[in-house]
Amino acid sequence: MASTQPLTLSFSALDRSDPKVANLIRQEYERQSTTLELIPSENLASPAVLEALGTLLTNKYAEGYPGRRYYGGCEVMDQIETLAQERAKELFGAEYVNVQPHAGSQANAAIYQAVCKPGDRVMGMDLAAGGHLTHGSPANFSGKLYQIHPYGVNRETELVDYEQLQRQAEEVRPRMLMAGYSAYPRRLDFARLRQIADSVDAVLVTDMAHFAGLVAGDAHPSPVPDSHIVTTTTQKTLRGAWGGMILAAGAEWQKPLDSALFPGTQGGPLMHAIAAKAVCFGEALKPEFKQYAKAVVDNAQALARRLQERGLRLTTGGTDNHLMLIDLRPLGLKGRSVVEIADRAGITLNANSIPYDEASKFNPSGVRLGTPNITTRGMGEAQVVEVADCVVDLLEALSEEKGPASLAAVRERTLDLCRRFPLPYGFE
Ligand code: DSN
Repeated sequence: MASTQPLTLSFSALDRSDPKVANLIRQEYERQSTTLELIPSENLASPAVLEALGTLLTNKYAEGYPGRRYYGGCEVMDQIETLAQERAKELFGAEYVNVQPHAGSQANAAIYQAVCKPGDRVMGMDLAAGGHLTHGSPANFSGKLYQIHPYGVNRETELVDYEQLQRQAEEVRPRMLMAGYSAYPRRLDFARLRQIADSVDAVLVTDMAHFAGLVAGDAHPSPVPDSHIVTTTTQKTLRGAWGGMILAAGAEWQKPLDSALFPGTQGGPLMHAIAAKAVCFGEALKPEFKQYAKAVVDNAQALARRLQERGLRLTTGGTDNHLMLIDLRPLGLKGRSVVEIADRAGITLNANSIPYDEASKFNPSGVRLGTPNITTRGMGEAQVVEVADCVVDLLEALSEEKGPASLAAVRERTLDLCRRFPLPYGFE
């Protein structure tokens, strides 16, 4: 939640040595301060996380793992990485954890290398249905090196159809079944996914990047007990700095996973990022984080409810996580122009394909919204209703070509919300 006594971030060396970069960072601070960030994969790392990230730990090479490094001088690095591991294990009830992935994609790259051989069959959610690039997109290493059999969602319900998934798994007999998503507004049935994987001797890997913070805060079921392996990022609902992580309930996969990450796919770990992960996990272990995670879900439901009351169609009819997708087709709009006009009105969104979208993925028929960032700013359901009204007024202004006056009116309201709910830090 937004701190009541915001800390002030400041530069001294950067202002003196490179004012151009310093000023660009200040400009971005200004943008983040004065816009409503509704992209569901974005959040606000705490001042403590930012401080740990911007440290001299970036000077140190620490290839290897705690107690088994290829470089001298790693005593402190070992303590930092072990602390991050121990906190992550406690947070997610995992026996195995690897905190070295630079990002979610690197975590997933290591999984493919540990579990599969090139050419092996893999099932993952289609990007067009809400999956992720690394779940088998033809444009990604995963789609190029492995034989991908994507699964989608039911055309009517827009939900994962587990019976269909079971039939497809029996036909394909994949080595690996990837669960998880970037743009699916519902919970997954992890026990059912495990049953399906077990029935065809597949390894179930769940990418919980989007909902990891909800799991950590007990506002969402955990995929850890039912999955063979879990991957995540740390910068989304988990509210850390940018980073990735691999977890498992047991230690069976430790050796292949550790080797696949280093030296298999990465070199030296980013020790400053690992320190920031330790701080993030420490914050997520505090009781306040449970309140935050619950508020993210409550706010998402309030946002979805209001958008629907105002006549919008959401895919699947709503949400039970932190995100939702507006179907723009009934309004005769496309994602790109909505994102552009929303930027001008102080609302940051992203254009996103919706299930069975016939529009180009470069200008799809949906926009994706979520509540992690505005909840961190301290907004509750009353403010979320105001946010929803701003979004709908904006869409109506665009579809009815109401012109600049209504855009300016929305901008005034978004600015007012931003001023009432500032970022958890100021900037000198
Ligand atoms: N690209 C990310 C997102 O915005 O959801 C997923 O990793």
